Amino acid sequence: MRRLAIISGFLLLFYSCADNDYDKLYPGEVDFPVNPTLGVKEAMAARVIPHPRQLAWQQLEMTAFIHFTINTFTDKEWGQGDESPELFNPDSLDAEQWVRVLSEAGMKMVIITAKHHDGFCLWPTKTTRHSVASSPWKDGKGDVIKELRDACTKYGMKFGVYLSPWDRNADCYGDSPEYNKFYLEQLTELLTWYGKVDEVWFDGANGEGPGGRKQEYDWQAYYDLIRKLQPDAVTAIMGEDVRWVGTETGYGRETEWSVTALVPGAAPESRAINEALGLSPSSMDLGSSALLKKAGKVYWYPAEVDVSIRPGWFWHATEDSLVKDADKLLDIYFSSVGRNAVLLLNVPPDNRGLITEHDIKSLMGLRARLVNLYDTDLLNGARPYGRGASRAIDGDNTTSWNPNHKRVASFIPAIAATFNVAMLQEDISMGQRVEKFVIEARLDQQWDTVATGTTIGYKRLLRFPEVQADEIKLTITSSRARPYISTFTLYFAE
Ligand code: FUL
Repeated sequence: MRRLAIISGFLLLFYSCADNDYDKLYPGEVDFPVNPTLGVKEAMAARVIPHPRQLAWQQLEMTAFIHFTINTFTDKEWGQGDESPELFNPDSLDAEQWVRVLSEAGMKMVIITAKHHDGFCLWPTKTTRHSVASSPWKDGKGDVIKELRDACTKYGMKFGVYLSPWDRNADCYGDSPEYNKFYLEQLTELLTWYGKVDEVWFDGANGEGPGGRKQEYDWQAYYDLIRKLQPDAVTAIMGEDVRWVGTETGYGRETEWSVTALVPGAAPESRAINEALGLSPSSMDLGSSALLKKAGKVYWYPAEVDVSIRPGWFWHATEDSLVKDADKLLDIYFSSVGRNAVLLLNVPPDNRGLITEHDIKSLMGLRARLVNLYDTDLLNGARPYGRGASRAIDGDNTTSWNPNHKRVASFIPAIAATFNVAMLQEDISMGQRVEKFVIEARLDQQWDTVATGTTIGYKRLLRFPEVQADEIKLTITSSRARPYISTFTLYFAE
């Protein structure tokens, strides 16, 4: 009897320790212990979770970029920095039109080029005369950033700024400490004059300063200031919260891990580790198990897909006929939002200061296609088989099918379903875990594979030829830890 009590005591201790480990989540990042097995690394990587600001950002799904500055008037993509502010003179600038159109198209945030590489500032900064204050627009009394911020507030749209570190106008560019001070002052104005900022976007372009001087950016000081002034804003691309997907085509990876071995940020120490691992944002693999083997640490560092609706980032009259059409935008949607990334679609206003009818037509076409796609969830009301499987189809994103061993669920739709799109979501507040899944369909007595996939993450959309089914089966064939499937839905897109 005593022996039995001791054994059960041990068992209880063992299971409670195991449970503790099992439940342990790692916000933002995790250091692997010395000499762990791959299994241990996978289990730990599976429990790295996003910071609340990263989670809120991921849930936006569709965001918009506005490229607008002196280049809009000079027909250039990159200004030299010597353009006269006199050139900036939109006669009908209407930031409300931008936000209204983008909001109708489904965008949840707008990020504007507060300053592009040419150094012209869209707000009346105190740091330089090279700004809207020296332009004829509104007699030098205008402020594009304020107009956009007000329009965003009116339409409930989130707001972000792109402040190019590369500045071809500033005399101090290349005098590293001086320019870093100047850049921090510009950031301070943007982050304190306009209320809430939700994303700060910066790229790594780093051309030569006057006389061939090389500018060393003080990234850490930039991050620290943003954290201090706008703690909820994500920092993107050269930032620490959001990663560039690696191309500007609009197409993310089919296997997209938000937990990466790529070290976030642009500080020299991060770059050194990334170089040693042979990694850059464009690497095909940033988070596979093969890579985990080599890595000493992993991070929650999700992907943003930036792409322009036009060939260029800025508006050019000659590209009015080259605006991507609605079908192309839908394809991009499937390949960005549908591949565990956030879409950042650039829609550049023209030299009147308006989004053109060409862009509007494509955006409204995209909207109509998305409305059509999400019209009817064919698993709504289906009969689920598999413990807890109902939680994947209950339309509630906060509940999950969380199978322990038998990772198979099947569903009998209320009426025989015809579909050509599947959507899956993991509850990423528990981490990203699924490595492989398969969807099968039964018609009469015949089971066929409809689709297979690798990662899911926040959202995975799959398109395939039309399928008719009496029963649909979802199997998680490989997962780094017990999966949390919050959504499984099927749609028919015309
Ligand atoms: C790049 C810039 O050089 C392009 O002009 C554009 O702004 C793109 C979004 O980022 O780094």
